[in-house]
Amino acid sequence: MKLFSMLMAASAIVLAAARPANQPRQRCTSPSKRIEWRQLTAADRQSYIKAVLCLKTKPSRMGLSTPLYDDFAHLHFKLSNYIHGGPPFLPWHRYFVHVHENALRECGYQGAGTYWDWTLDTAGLRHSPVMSAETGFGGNGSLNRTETSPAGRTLQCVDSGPFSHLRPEYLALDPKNMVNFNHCLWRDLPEVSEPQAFETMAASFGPANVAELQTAGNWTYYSGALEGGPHGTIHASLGGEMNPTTSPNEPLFFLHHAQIDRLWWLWQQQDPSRLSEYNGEASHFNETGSREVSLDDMLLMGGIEDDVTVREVMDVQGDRLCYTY
Ligand SMILES: *[C@@H]1O[C@H](CO)[C@@H](O)[C@H](O)[C@H]1NC(C)=O
Ligand SMILES: *[C@@H]1O[C@H](CO)[C@@H](O)[C@H](O)[C@H]1NC(C)=O
Ligand SMILES: *[C@@H]1O[C@H](CO)[C@@H](O)[C@H](O)[C@H]1NC(C)=O
Ligand SMILES: *[C@@H]1O[C@H](CO)[C@@H](O)[C@H](O)[C@H]1NC(C)=O
Ligand SMILES: [Cu+2]
Repeated sequence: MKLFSMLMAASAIVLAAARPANQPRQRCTSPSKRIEWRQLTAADRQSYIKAVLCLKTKPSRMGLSTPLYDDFAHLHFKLSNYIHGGPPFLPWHRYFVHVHENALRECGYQGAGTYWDWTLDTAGLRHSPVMSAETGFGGNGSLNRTETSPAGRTLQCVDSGPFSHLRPEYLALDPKNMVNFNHCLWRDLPEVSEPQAFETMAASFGPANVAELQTAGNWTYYSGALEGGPHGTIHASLGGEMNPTTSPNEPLFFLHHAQIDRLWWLWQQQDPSRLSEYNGEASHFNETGSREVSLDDMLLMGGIEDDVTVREVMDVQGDRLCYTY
């Protein structure tokens, strides 16, 4: 017993000494609470949007010649094969949303972190307050203002709301090719032109299916069904910028992924063992083939912020993240 506690003390010292100086040492004593977009005050909504636009005025942290705003799409494209279709999906995107929120705070945002509960919007995303031109992110793309991508695709520019002049710098033409292409923010909602397809997708992200999904009994099933189900159908239901892997071009990406994160958090709340339930095979960034994942795997941020281990983000109330819903 004595030897054991001495060993524990010794390893604690080694860990403390090995911790890089830039890691937070603050304990998570009062986690911040993320709330739904509709619950934010009007002033906070405005301030959030202002901070998003402010990211365009900050320099890249990835060594690019484009602003910080575009680092997010660039990194997401670059890592796409490693952060989708397997276990890293949830932890990587959890940390990515957190890093984006930190950047918004550096741009002056002081309100609550926020998510978009799209289970409330199965009647049509265009009716959602998040897509309001006055108090939200603006509506559908417009046929009145279009641009043509280098691949010959017509982009329908968002012509209303605060992002009608936002110009992302990168566009993935396909999963392997991203071009440096300054373009309008574009959306292409299939809910009007293809109501039947939308109905199928709305069933996937609607309350009944999500409630069913939350009863999943194991990580592998849960993670896959959440990614392939509601996560994917919201991307497809917004269309435009949300389909290619440069999807963080779309400011709604981060509210969407905060909701995905919230669902995972809710699922984790059901059983404390889920705070460390992480397994399955994945390919890893600088390795060939695939291997069993580990809580010690790194989540790469490309210089935007520190890389962290999966372990550090498993609990949103841990010292690294320190938030709740
Ligand atoms: C296009 O412009 C016309 C005339 O200004 C307007 O009536 C119409 O609503 C616009 N359409 C869209 C999709 O924005
Ligand atoms: C949104 O844009 C798409 C593509 O142009 C179009 O098919 C659809 O009718 C538009 N929806 C609304 C609500 O304007
Ligand atoms: C995982 O959960 C799903 C859905 O709850 C279930 O169908 C499947 O059998 C489970 N797999 C294992 C290995 O427990
Ligand atoms: C792979 O990447 C990780 C994280 O950046 C790094 O720690 C490790 O040394 C890299 N391994 C190789 C073989 O490059
Ligand atoms: Cu993604």
